[in-house]
Amino acid sequence: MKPFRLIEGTAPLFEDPLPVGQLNFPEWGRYETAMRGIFERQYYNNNGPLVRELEARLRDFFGVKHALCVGNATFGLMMVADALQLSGRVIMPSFTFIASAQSLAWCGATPVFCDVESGTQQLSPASVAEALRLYPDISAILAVNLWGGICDVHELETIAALHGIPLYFDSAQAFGCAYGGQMVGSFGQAEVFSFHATKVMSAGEGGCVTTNDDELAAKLRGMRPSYDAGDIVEPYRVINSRMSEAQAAIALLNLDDYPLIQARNKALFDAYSQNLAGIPGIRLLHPANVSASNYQYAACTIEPAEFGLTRDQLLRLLEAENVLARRYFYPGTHRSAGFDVNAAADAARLPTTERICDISFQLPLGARLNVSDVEKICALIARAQREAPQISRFMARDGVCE
Ligand code: T4K
Repeated sequence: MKPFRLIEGTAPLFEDPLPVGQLNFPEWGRYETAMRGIFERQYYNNNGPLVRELEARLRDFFGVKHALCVGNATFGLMMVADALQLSGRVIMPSFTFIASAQSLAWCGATPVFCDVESGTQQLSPASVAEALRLYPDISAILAVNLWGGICDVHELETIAALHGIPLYFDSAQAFGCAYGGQMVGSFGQAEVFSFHATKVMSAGEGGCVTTNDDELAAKLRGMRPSYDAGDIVEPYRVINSRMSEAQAAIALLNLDDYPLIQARNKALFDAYSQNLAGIPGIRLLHPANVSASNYQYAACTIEPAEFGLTRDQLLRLLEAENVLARRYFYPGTHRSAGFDVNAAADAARLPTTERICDISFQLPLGARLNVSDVEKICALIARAQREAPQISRFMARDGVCE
């Protein structure tokens, strides 16, 4: 689709593109020192000293018994599903990154997609309870904590306990969040975090599984590499999902920086909150159910009838000014290749997911922005709303957007 300029004849509002996913690079001198240490020790891989230090720091950070660093969150989710020996059907939200569902496919389980709550976009306990009534062979609940917020953990725990099935969390987006003062990382049977380049806590590439369950932790250790695993625990399959020393070095530096990163994110989030507040038809999602958030995401919804433009029309306008806002989870997983066999029936059970896939989007938030940039982005959105009727006509004439 062609971008559409709102500000005619001038350069884009931002000289360089502002992507949604942004990176937190540690200061170069500290990184150089850390890499020098790796060279001096001549130890690159295989559960090295920096990985062990990182795991100890993460155990403290999360307040959890076991933290295992892995190749990325997708591997971590696959490992937990396999170690829990899931079979048959597993409940999960459709409104998530495709990796959540792919992890189930890798271990031979079938996702049963559930709806999310419209106010929070988190997994709906009512929809989970309904799925448990519909399907007798559900073996687990995979809940996903989205947008620096989290699910209704206690309600989901109650449902899982009632049915005697494990509950575990895809917390790829929830690093640093807390629920009722307790850090995310110690809920359910296990939690999985992403340390991808664009995440608030980055190892460049990487992830981590946390659990208070000794037996599960031993199985996961056995699955990760085929050596240095301590006592072998059967049954397991080896996946070789290691974290290297170089990744652990980046993660340790970013962990040191986390309070500063979180504070910067919060200032940017607050600026979005203040400046989007008066714009008809735009709503910024505040992180749900948390007593602390990483404020990594500026997740919004747009009501086209009120705003005057559709989500995709607004994204084209923003793109033309180098604001690369995105519709993140589109389409819902129940409509994505490989998971769409029951798309029509699923869609009927997932009215909120269907709706928010059409109206939700992410604005950039992270290291490349300051508060004045956020004010400029919000002013642009406000102008688009005021001039929506003309913009709509021009876009229709130019064939810019459906
Ligand atoms: N569960 C949930 C709920 C998740 O959100 C994710 C991942 C996972 C599970 C799986 O976690 P991992 O297995 O990845 O650890 C991103 C990330 O790749 C992915 O981690 C994330 N969620 C997903 C929702 O988004 P993309 O395709 O949007 O990001 P990417 O890599 O295209 O980067 C975004 C922007 O950042 C680009 O415009 C370019 C820029 N960029 C990116 C990288 C990597 C850079 O400037 N430099 C870089 O090095 O997927």
